[in-house]
Amino acid sequence: MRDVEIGHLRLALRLAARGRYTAYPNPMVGAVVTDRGGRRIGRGYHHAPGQAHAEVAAFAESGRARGGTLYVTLEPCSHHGRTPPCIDAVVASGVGRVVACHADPDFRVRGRGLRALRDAGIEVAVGPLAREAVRLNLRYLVEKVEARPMVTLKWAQSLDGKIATASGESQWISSPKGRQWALALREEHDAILVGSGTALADDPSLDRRLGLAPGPNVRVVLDRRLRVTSRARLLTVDGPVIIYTESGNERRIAGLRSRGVRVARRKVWTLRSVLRDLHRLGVGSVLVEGGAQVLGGFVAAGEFDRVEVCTAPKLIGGGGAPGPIAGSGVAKLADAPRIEAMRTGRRGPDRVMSGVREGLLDHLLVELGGA
Ligand code: AOF
Ligand code: ZN
Repeated sequence: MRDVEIGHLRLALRLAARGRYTAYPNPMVGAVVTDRGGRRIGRGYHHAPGQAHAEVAAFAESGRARGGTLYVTLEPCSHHGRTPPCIDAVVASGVGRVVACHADPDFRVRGRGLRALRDAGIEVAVGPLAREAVRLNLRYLVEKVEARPMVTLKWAQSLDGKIATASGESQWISSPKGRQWALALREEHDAILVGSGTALADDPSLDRRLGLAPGPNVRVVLDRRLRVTSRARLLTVDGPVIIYTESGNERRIAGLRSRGVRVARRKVWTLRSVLRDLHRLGVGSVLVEGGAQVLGGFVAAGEFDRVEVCTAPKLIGGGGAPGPIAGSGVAKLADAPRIEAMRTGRRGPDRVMSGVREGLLDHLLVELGGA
């Protein structure tokens, strides 16, 4: 593919990202239309469910585009959902060619959109920038392809990798800008999850508060022994709260339930069964905010997809100050779970880093290739 064409697709990916907080449960999609001479005549993205799909938004700007090309980050849809099928708009536009990053795993599409375009005599190319597109839509794709919530592990640490002092002080390690970054992550996830240690020590409210995403998030506490009480700040904020427990403390369970908490009690909760339960309740993505025991549990079980870390330029030091991931860790470096597709950024004095569990992008690409 020529560089100018890759440039069009890169622009389409940047446009798609404008829907980061609003497109869900739909994917983020961006589109660019060029005329016969290769000039950009339309651009669009999908803002929110029920609103125009990216292709339709781009054609609204370009008008007819006979002999032109549509660059789109996802296979155009072939079904009637909240909006009519995009393939009809593509055919009506008169473009002779469509370039798409990857197929749509939605069961109503799965290659049917691309096939319909080819059947209509349109040249179709699939695959360029597929890795970038998959990374962008990790939340949508993990949920659709794997039928489970996407899990992001997040923590803030000092430059020497500590998440608190030896005495347990952790507010605040990161700068105000670093904390804004952390709050923005909440807006990308359906559920925020912590362990009971963090729930007791920090008494967090775990809500979204930047107003970027619509509606409240689900707040989840893993609390085997049911130590969280009805006085927790968590319960003073509107929105669903779920506590996973193995305790038989009926009085406390009743007290929490009377406050509207969904207390999910079982003899044994594994992280996998918690995630399955959350998925059944409609949760498509989970942000795990700690503490170290819970983060360590998710790492040891291999139940995570993304890692987001904010590093503040401070040195805490000391053998007693905790790191982000508790548990026994790996004995050999060769066994260390690896993170790939690392990206770094700045938030004031802090550095933020983001990566994906090794192998996940390739796995999704293979699954989508078969779509
Ligand atoms: C596209 N372009 O911009 C998006 C697509 O109910 P609807 O009409 O909003 O359709 C949602 C489904 O359409 C979604 O699950 C996914 O399969 C596809 N999203 N497709 O061609 C877009 N957002
Ligand atoms: Zn569509």
